[in-house]
Amino acid sequence: MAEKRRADDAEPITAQEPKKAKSDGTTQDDPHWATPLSSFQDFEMIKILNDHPKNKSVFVHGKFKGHEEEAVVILEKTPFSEETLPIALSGETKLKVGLKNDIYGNYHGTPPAQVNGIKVSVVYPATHKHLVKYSQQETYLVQETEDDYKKITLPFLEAEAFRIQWVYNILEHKTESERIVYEDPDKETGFILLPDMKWDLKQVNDLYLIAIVHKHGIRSLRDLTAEHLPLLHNILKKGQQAIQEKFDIPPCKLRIYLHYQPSYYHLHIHFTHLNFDAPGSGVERAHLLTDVIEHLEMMTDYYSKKTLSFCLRENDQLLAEFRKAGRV
Ligand code: GTA
Repeated sequence: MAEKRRADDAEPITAQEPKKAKSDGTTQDDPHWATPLSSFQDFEMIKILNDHPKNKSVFVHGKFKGHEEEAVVILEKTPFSEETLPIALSGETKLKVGLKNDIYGNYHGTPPAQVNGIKVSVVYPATHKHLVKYSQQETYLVQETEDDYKKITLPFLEAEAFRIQWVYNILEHKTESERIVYEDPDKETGFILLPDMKWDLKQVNDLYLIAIVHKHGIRSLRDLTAEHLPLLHNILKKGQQAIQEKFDIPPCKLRIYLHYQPSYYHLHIHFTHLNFDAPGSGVERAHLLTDVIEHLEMMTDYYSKKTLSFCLRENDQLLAEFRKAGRV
């Protein structure tokens, strides 16, 4: 399926005349989807792609009336926080009794709007690949050897990987610059640390930041060698320091890791709160940065040689490639 023009395909503005900026930062000539949403008015649900009652989140495929581009919307109930609990546990929360038996009671509570928000993520326009990524599917564990990587994975990701314009926008301070928590601008060892799209910054118990390296061309764990140790040490040390200073979370309460396979092939490191069961933090996907550093200190080509395991989902094109090669 041909990809539709997406938000991260937007061409840089090159016209001589400066375009008139609107209050939301977009200009008259920007496509309609460049404008941030203020509500879900005109949203039409097509299908629930996935539903996680345990995480209290739902992934929905839909469209906006009058527009042909498709959207993926992720709705997630947010954790309670110490600051908002006094409001939730006040007279402002209305209770409707469900069951009262001796000392036991169940109620349906309706807290005031300011403590009743949900986290909303929108991918719009979403491509077919996004719909596949967010759909519920059977998963399969794959063992990728050095040879598999060269013959199957690398050619596939060079042709098919998600675009990373959003990464360049961050590195070039075109978007999210006001959200940067820390930046080391060095071209070789520098990075930008900022809140991940999955974190709404409302409470630190689901803290999630990413460090995106300034250096281009490091696709993933597979590309790392001892040459990158100064970069990795720098991210570990300065990332921990910045999070301690800004959010008062000590290094021993952080899970700092890389994904393999990542979705976006420009090196980035995930920093999550240890108490938070972040999506993708399981053993089949997450590689602790401290372990990565130690492996590279022991053996410079560790990650180009090592067989790496990861899960692929039924509709992943990469799984089809592994099957074609008789590797699954
Ligand atoms: N600040 O524009 C962005 C941005 N984008 C496009 C992605 N990220 C961004 N951060 C900022 N601005 O943690 C973040 C992602 C992710 C990281 C890339 O960059 O949130 P990765 O390359 O290893 O890719 O990391 P990953 O982890 O597969 O991406 P993602 O999107 O997190 O998906 C993993 C799985 O987590 C999904 O398949 C889905 O099951 C689940 N998931 C995704 N988003 C959510 C969500 N909002 N809520 C709950 N679960 C989610």
